[in-house]
Amino acid sequence: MEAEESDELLRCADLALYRAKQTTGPSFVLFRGDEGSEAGQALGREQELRRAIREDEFELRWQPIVRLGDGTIEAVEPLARWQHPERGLLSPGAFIPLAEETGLIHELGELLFRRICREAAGWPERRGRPVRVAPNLSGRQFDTDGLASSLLVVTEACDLDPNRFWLEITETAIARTGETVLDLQELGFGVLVDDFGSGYSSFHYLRDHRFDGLKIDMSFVQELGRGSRSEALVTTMITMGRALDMTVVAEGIETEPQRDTLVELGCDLGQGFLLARPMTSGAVQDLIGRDTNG
Ligand code: G
Ligand code: MN
Repeated sequence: MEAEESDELLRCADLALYRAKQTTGPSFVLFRGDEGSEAGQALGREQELRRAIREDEFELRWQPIVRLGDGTIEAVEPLARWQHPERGLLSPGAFIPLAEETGLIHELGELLFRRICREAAGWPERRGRPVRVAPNLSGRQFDTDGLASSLLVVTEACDLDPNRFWLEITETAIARTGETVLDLQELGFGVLVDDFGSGYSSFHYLRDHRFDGLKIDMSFVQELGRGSRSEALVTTMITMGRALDMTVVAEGIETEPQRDTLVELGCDLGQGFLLARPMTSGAVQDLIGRDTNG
C-alpha cells in the first residue's frame, strides 16, 4: 500500500470494496495500485447512480400492450429512463446492470415502483375496467425477503388493487425467485414471464408456478415470415400458453406481416413499435380516453 495521504487511502479502500462487491460470497480484496482507471471509473458511475436516486433523475415512459384483434389497450408497460445531466436520456440497458451489480437496484426498484403507482393511479378506467400496469422486476429484487409485502405497501398507499398488475419477471430471474412468485400471487399480483424463450425456458418453472401469462421474446416475433423456424416455435408457445391458461403477449411487433401472422396463429395480445411506441403518462391517458369514447 503506497498511499500516503488519508484521502488517497480512503479512495483505495473504496476501490477495493467495489471490487469485493463485484464478486459473490465472502471475499478479501487487496488494493494493488493498478485499479486506478477501470475501477475508479466504475466507482464514479456508482456514485453518479447514487446521486441520481437521491435527486430522482428518473422518468417513465409507458408502452401499451394491445388486443391484436381490435387494437384496444389492455395493459401498459412502464419503462425507466434516466435523465442524465451530461449523457441525456438513458435507457434501462445503460443503468440497470450497474444498479444490479452495486445492489442499488433495491432502492431504485422501490423508487420506480412508487412512481409507477403514482402515475397510474391518476388514469381513467377503460370501459369500466382499469387498464393493467406491467412493471419489470429485476431478479436481484428477489434476493431480499419481503419484496411482495413492500410492493403491497406502495399499491395500498396509492389505492391501487394488486389485481391490476402484471409483474414482468424474466426466466433467468425466475430461477432465483423461489417462493416469492407465490407470495406475490397470494397478495393478488399477476405475474408474467418476460422475454419468454430467451432464458433457460425450463419446463420446471412452468410446472411449479401458475403464471398469469408469458411474453414471447421479440427475437422470435421479428423473425416471423423470414422462412425461419420461429413460426413453429411461436405457434408452440401460443398453444402452450393457452393450455396452461396463461395470457400470451407477443413483444416487439414492428411490421404488419408480423402482426397478421400473430393474429392468424391466435395470439391475443401484442406490443411493439408498429402498435405503439413508449409514451408519457399523459399520452396514455389520452389513448385510454379515445379507446373508451371511440
Ligand atoms: O425486456 P423487455 O420486454 O422489458 O424490453 C422492453 C424494451 O423493448 C423496451 O426498452 C422497449 O423500448 C423495447 N421495445 C419495445 N417495442 C419494441 C419493438 O417493436 N422493437 C424493438 N426493437 N424494441 C422494442
Ligand atoms: Mn418487459
